[in-house]
Amino acid sequence: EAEKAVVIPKDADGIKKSIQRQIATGTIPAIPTYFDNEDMYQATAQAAREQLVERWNDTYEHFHKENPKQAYYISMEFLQGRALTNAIGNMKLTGEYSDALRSLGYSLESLAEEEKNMGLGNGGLGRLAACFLDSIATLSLPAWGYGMRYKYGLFKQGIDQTTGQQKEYADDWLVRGNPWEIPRPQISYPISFYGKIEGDSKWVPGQQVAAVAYDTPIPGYNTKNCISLRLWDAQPIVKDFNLTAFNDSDYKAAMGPTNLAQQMMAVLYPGDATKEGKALRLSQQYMLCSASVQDILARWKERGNTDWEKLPEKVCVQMNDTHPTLAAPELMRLLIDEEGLTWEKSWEITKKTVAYTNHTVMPEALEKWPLDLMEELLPRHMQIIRQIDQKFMNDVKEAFKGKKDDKEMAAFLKATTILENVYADSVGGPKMGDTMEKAEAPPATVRMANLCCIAGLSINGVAQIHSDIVKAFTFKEFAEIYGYKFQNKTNGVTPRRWLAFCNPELSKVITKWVGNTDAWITDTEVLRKLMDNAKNPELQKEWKEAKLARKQICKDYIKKTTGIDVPINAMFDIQVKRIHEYKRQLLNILGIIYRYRQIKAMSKEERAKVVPRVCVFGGKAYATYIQAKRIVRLVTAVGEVVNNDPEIGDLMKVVFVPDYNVSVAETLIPASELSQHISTAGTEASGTSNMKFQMNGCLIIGTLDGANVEIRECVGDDHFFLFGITEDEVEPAREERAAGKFVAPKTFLDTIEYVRSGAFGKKGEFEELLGSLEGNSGFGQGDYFLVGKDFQSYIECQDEVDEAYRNQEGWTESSILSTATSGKFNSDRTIDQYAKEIWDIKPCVVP
Ligand code: DL6
Repeated sequence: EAEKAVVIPKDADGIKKSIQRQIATGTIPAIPTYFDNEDMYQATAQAAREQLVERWNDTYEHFHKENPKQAYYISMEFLQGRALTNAIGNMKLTGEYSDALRSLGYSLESLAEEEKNMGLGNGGLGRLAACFLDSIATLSLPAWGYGMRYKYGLFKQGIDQTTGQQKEYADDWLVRGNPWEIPRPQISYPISFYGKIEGDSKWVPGQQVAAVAYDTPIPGYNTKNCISLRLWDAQPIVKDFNLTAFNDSDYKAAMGPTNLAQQMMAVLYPGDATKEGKALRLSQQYMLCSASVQDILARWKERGNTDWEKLPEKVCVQMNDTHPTLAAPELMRLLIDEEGLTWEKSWEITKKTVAYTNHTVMPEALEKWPLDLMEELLPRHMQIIRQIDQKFMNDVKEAFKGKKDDKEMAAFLKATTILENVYADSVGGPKMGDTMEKAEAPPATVRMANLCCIAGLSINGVAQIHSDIVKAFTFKEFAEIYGYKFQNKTNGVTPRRWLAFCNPELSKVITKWVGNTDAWITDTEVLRKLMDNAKNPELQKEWKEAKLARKQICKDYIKKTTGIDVPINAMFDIQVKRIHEYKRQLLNILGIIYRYRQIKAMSKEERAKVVPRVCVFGGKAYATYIQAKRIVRLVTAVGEVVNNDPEIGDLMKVVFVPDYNVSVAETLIPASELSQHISTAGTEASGTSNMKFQMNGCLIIGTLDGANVEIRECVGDDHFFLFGITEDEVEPAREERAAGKFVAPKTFLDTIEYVRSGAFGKKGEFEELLGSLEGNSGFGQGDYFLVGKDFQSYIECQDEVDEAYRNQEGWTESSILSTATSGKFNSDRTIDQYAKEIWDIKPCVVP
């Protein structure tokens, strides 16, 4: 009621006063003699936050009253980026904020730049989670996100000026506070670790921290609904502070629990090469799951629900990949140990409550935890997991009795059991209590994906081809048992952030040409109306002007961050994503080297016909992924040579944009004319930047992989530059190599030799990198990702790109058609499918 008494302003004058009030009343810690742009940004954000809190409170109350079935998206990563432009854009207050700030002598655009990126994610999986929250709110669905409030996120990437190599720095995104979060110290749950089991199942923990909630309000577009991203922070439990030890100067003992809590929250994906690293990562995952599930059950009770058997009618938990797998055994534990339900009943409930999304088929990303570590850290959960595994195997044996012989059954159970290398491989399959001889035993592990498949009510991939691969290969045995669980949910991206807000120039043109309506911001099928005018010179002119405006912004950004002056009339060719061998940035840079040499060999007349290109790379290499870091270095080394070669001049520039993150993407993507999505077929689950590029009228050069397949279907073969072998040709190609039968094209071998000759960087600097493209077999060598196999097809396709770009009318038509046909890749569509086909939830609109 008190909040209702405050009138939250919605007009420019009121917003201006609200901003002034934040400063005058000390909401922001500004010092009168030192007031900078950052302070002004903080004050503006606080004003916007008031509006968000009002919506958040109304939404919470409404959900409480209606008690609908609610979904919870649990994810170790949320790559939110900046919030200001997005929040006021979704609340349709951009104009009002802009006017208010202007009247105070500031510009909204420049203040927005003051905001630090909330980079609590690594790549596509985390950014997808952020797009999903935007869509959930926009569709007024009762659903929330749960994540972790890492102090330093992933890391900030720099490029060392002398060595040209990636350097990692702590990302201090919280250093001046976070105006978007609402701390909720009253919402705190104990999280237990270690200890022992007494009697049959009583867990006496050895260590505890408190998980404390911080809410980030996520407003929807065209709705009052505002949902929550609830992030957990670990804090020591006060009773664990040993005051006596402290006063005896034993600070190590006294501060132990505090240090543990701080370690847990330091970074996302701490290195896990050591046992300590693994324990830390697993503790983070468990804390996320335990705090979230405790909170979900508390809310379920708060809304007056009492019948546990009906929990699945009110709650659905989506596990974003395997990182939150422990949500399943944690739900079991809470139902059995805290609520007194039987094991069987708890299992029935759990199976109807949790669902699993797979985001990768890379074997190294399918998480397995050492069994002894799990046993030590989470003894009660291991007990429950063993019981789940035992029951699962008995059920399988029963279901396939008479259908599989003993040998088949043993192989089948070996593939599907949660506990790997635990049971003896006896005929008839493993039996509980069987153990392998210690001496010869490979390490026993807990396979989280198998647990997800067994516990999950559904198992989904993130693009059609990926879902097919998951079903046919990755989890083929599970598909035999639970065919009905398998689904596809092709990813999507929010058209608010990724078109309307990041590309206002193009948005204006779109709105005009789809019939003077901005309906496309939610209903992206409206974009199809652009098709009628794709050849219209008037639209083409406006379209090109919008692109040019964005290219200028991008050019300025590149100059500011790298010092490189790029020509505005060149084709902007961009590959931005995490650096990974399977994504094949190496193919791109080798193609660039080939092109560079071609141009150098040309006569003056021939050079005059070359399509100038600005080749931009961006992306982080995981700190311990050495081969990926070498790829970054090769790019910077090529840039050093090419960008300073007077013979090349403006015909080609090679740029590595440091610290790729959400806002950098918002600058690069609208400016891009060609973008590269060139992974080895069958390796990229979906990709989502391909969708953002398409929405922004960028043409794609790509393989038949991930969502490229569906993008090409939508835009049409003539407007997509396809190259490379297909997914079913990959294994034969690897076998061909292994048998020594593959003959690499001369273009490829010459390019490799050129690098080897010391043309870039120091001689010998790239030996290990080039070595990965050679040899006949093995993972990480023997050209596992088939760069050599696809090279010729790739460079020929690049010639087609040049040819197409020479015809600017044709190119612009393709660009318009890209945007026009991107409607399917709206995350509102994806979320609508999750809501209807997995979560079974319906909109709950705040009146
Ligand atoms: O589904 C979102 C995104 C996909 O678009 C990418 O293709 C995929 O690589 C990415 N997966 C991850 C893997 N993380 N784990 N585990 O980020 O997911």
